[in-house]
Amino acid sequence: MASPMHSSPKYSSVPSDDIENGNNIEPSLEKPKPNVKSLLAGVVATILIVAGMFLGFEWRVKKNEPAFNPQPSPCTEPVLRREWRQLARSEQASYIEAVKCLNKLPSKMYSHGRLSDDFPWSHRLIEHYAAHDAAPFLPWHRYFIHVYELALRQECGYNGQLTYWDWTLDWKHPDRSSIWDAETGFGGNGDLNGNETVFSGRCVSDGPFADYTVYYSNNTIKPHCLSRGFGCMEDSGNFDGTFLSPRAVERSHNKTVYLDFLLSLEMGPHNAMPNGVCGDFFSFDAPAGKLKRKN
Ligand SMILES: [Cu+2]
Repeated sequence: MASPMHSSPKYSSVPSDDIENGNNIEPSLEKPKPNVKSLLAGVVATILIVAGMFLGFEWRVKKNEPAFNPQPSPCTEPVLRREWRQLARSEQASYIEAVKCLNKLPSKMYSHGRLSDDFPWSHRLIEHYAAHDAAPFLPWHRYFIHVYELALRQECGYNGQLTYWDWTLDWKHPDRSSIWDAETGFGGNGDLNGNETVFSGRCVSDGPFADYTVYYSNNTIKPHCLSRGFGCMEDSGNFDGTFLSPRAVERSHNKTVYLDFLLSLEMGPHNAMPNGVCGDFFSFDAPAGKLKRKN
């Protein structure tokens, strides 16, 4: 049985004082070289954008028009993302292949690591600024997984769309979901006979990601096997699905104020997943966990 490591069941296992103290953002990593032209262009663009926002706001106020006036989307053929179990076996296989392909390509950010590592690393870098505990939580993650979807398509020839796990189908026993099946899913819990690697996780030894490697953990370079440790937050070792139930999700959906909705979703179902899967899913390196959550 895995032992609880953190007192707070919140998706903030990483001490947040690293940035406040100004250290360890990129330990041992080469920083991208600053490009003066790009910096200047960025500064000018920022000024123009801010000025444009300000003038636009002023203009609307003078015209007595609403500051936000959403128009019907002109999008006529939106991409349809389906739940994992709605995909045909061939579609599942091509998705898995593309995900594994990212693990073979070089990083676009650094001269070390793989392309698949750029995603957890980016997620880790932005965590305190916008991605969590902040208003952009939902749009930021929407864009983030859109970029991931593009990488699958453009770098690895994937022709399908992102897929997701509908937790509400398995909330009573999320650890027993077919999503973890070695043949039809993403492989299961870490090997309980193996050694702990990261965050009470152990190497996943079955399924398509048994040989998958993860380059980072938390804030450091720590190459290791993809690891999971179901139920590490619970004394009982259970993977608690209370916050994944249809009722819990409905409670979030029923919020009428955006901030209430956001916090309810983030602190409820969203946090329940890393706290249940543990291992590589536990920290802000969660995108290395290989299964997109239903944000
Ligand atoms: Cu996130």
